[in-house]
Amino acid sequence: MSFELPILTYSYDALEPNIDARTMEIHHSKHHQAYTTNLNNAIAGTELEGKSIEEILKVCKDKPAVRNNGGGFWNHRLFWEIMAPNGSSHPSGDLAAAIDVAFGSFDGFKDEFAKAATTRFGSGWAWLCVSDGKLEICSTANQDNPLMGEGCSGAPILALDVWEHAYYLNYQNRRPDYISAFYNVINWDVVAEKYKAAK
Ligand code: MN3
Repeated sequence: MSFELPILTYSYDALEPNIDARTMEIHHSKHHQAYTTNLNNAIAGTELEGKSIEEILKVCKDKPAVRNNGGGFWNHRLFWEIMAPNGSSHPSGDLAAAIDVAFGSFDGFKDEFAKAATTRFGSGWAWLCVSDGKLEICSTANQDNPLMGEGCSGAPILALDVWEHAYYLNYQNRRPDYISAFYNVINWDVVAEKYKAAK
């Protein structure tokens, strides 16, 4: 059984004006499709074929094609999932309380997450993770992620893609503007479910 490109639960133009339709279309149908296809090709006929993506990510460090494409497959799947056209603008309940404990306030979280996303040099990702029940922010290069043991030891519950392909058409070099816009489309209900499952 091979991995398949996940179907989006919203249309390519649903995140406008925060993320434009053309970027979404290319990002999902070309970039994410390529990671998915190349992951399947990289594991075909190997001992990794048939394993879950999480199992694969744990053991892929010395296999560049699996690491890059397996990370690409998993990271984008989470990224699409935690966004929504009318993302709830603010976390609530247990997650909101945990954010206050870890970062002082929701604004404190936004500042720290934006810093991780802004200062990641070149291509990579910013993450909000649950580590031993606590929230932690980190970033990784390329398509690496915390499930590979990169960035931090936690379980990711929120992801932001800061590769230029994620924002260049609309934002060019203005990564900080893209990061600010991302806050408008986070589906905090989904992030809260992931928090509950991971803590
Ligand atoms: Mn991407």
